[in-house]
Amino acid sequence: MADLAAVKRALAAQRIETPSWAFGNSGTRFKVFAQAGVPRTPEEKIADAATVHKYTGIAPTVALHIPWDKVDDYAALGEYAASVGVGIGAINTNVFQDDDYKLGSVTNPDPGIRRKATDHLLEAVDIMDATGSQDLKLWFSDGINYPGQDDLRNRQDRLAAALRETYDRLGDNQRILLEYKLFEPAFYATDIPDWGTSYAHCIELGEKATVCIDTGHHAPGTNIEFIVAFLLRQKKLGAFDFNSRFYADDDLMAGAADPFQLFRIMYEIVRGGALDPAYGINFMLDQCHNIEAKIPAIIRSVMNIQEATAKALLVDREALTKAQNDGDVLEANAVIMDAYNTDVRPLLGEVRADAGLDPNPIKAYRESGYQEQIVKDRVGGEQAGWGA
Ligand code: AOS
Ligand code: ZN
Ligand code: ZN
Repeated sequence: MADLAAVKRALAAQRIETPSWAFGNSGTRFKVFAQAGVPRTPEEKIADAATVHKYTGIAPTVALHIPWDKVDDYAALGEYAASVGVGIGAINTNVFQDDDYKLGSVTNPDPGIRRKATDHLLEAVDIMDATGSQDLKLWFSDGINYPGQDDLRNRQDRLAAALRETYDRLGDNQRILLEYKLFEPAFYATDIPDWGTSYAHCIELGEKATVCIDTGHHAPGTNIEFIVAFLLRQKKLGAFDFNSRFYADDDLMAGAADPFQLFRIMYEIVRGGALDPAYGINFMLDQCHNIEAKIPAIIRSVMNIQEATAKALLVDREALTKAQNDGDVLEANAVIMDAYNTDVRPLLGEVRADAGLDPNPIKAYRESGYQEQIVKDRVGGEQAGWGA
């Protein structure tokens, strides 16, 4: 049996980072359904992130995306965040929205465009210095649509050069989180398509470069928990972008489509001793809420990860090891399924009550009046959104 007091301590200590862009309007290439009350400024996004933290108790940092969250004074933005009870987390770079990047950013055949893209990455490190952020999150939309469009191998060399320059600019307590993605927006070949490519670049760079696993960035059927186990063993797993997908990079609420997969991932995290914030993994959300209300959707996502984690912590590791060593296939599987099938909601309610929180964060948020207030207050101006 798992030690319940230890399980509760681990759950109370868990940390999840929210993404500023999830609070803004977002959509598909077909339509963006604007919602009333969405943030107009980076400060308002941070205020919403602080609200998620207020009701969950385990989301004390918010990731920024530059230039979507561009301000003149990042140190002041950090102070504002602290004043509403959160910290600024990872700085996400954006080298995918300018016309210049049609043929790639750091892998573009044009050296001038590569320079511009790399300068943006370096500027992001300046911002990290101002905010005190430790994580530079890099996702590249780079890739090609047609065989022969560009030289696959030269593009790897260009990528490596930009990463090296950026890596060398990092401070002692800063690191790169290098994301990979199978496809989209490029369809024939993506320059960092999988964890192996990201891992190889991180190894080449050094110990301050680690892989970020975005759960939505794999081929259907990929065993993501294997990737987690492998990277943990190599000490190269730095972060997650959690979200949920039915088909591709759907960016739906984490744990919504496949809570069993999320449990299997969190089991490998627990098994690898990597849940404790001191281990250094940044458990981030990377989602967009297109049709549902954003703040409660993010609260729900945090709760889904908590539930998967609680179940992972409840796995009877002793019984599992025994069954595995005995070669008892059915019993080993039963131990895992027993934990997964446990209703952990009462346990999480207790963890929240122990922390002075409402056991039901969504209900507490709904009753707080915050949503009505932002709908009333946030009128006029340019509403911030994905791509704004
Ligand atoms: C894109 O598919 C990636 O998931 C990135 O993490 C991206 O920067 C993020 O989704 C914000 O658009
Ligand atoms: Zn992502
Ligand atoms: Zn994505």
